[in-house]
Amino acid sequence: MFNFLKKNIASFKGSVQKKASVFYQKLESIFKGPLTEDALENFEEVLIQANFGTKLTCELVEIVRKAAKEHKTTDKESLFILLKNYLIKEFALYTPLILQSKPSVFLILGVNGSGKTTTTAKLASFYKNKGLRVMIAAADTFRAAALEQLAHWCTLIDLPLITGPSRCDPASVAFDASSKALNENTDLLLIDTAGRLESKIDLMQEMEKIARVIAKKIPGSPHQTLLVIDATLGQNALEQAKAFHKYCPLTGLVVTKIDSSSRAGVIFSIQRELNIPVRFLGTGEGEKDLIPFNPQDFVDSIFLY
Ligand SMILES: Nc1nc2c(ncn2[C@@H]2O[C@H](COP(=O)(O)OP(=O)(O)O)[C@@H](O)[C@H]2O)c(=O)[nH]1
Ligand SMILES: [Mg+2]
Repeated sequence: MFNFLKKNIASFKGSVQKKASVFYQKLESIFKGPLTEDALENFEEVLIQANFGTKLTCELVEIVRKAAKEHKTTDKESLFILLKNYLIKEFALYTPLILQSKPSVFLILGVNGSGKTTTTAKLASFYKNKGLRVMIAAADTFRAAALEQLAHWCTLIDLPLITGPSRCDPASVAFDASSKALNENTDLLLIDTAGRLESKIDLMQEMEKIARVIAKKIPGSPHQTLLVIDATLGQNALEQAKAFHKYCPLTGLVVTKIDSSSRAGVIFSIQRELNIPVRFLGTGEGEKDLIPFNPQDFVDSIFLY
């Protein structure tokens, strides 16, 4: 499904390609024969497995059914164009992410293991390469390993890291970092936070507090509240996004591990149910494995190969 990676990453190989072709191969085998009820059922199943969500899946199946009924469009290429034109409309309100404030502050949120720290590092590298002065704050003060992980990235990317004593209030780290960002002519402050489960109210309140103290120091911040979600979780990712959004209004999502998932149909479900834009896709564990989300590339990728 994720063939657009082919266009973007020269080193697109191995498991990614396998996953990509699995989804496409399924579509191909469905659409190469006559569009029988069985074929339509298979199409429905493939879409559900890829997490397009029940409603959108039904709509897409209906498009194909109608085309088949009218005997107008039954060849694969024409059907794919019909489906693509339908899917791109899901992103009709999409606008690109532009940094308008200085400093801009991104708050990086999510559950444990979703890829927050890695994404923070990738974002830092991405914006540094655009010529911005970037600073990272380690507001995951619970685990020593978390700080080490971020310190390692900062050495690699050659960026300053702001942190506090172990187990200190993460909001105090965020506050200090905001002061430093203001004083040191920083363009972008990225705040990495500890993983939290949406069911733990105290941790969700801690997250609210972080957002509140940054806003005190830098009015209007955080400018981006990004939830990092793991694409391999499928529909659970949607539930997470809903819960986080209640406590800290999200401005965008980063969907990670798209390289090891055939379930990125969840992006459409999120778009529909929450209308929160996907801003970046994580495509691997390396510094450069981050792609700014582009609706057209994404939709094209699904039906490309
Ligand atoms: N394949 C793949 N692995 C990723 C991606 N993003 C993060 N990871 C891996 O997922 C694991 C957890 O990432 P980490 O950033 O520590 O998650 P955190 O707990 O949310 O901070 C690490 O092994 C990362 O290398 C991605 O886009 N693709
Ligand atoms: Mg982390």
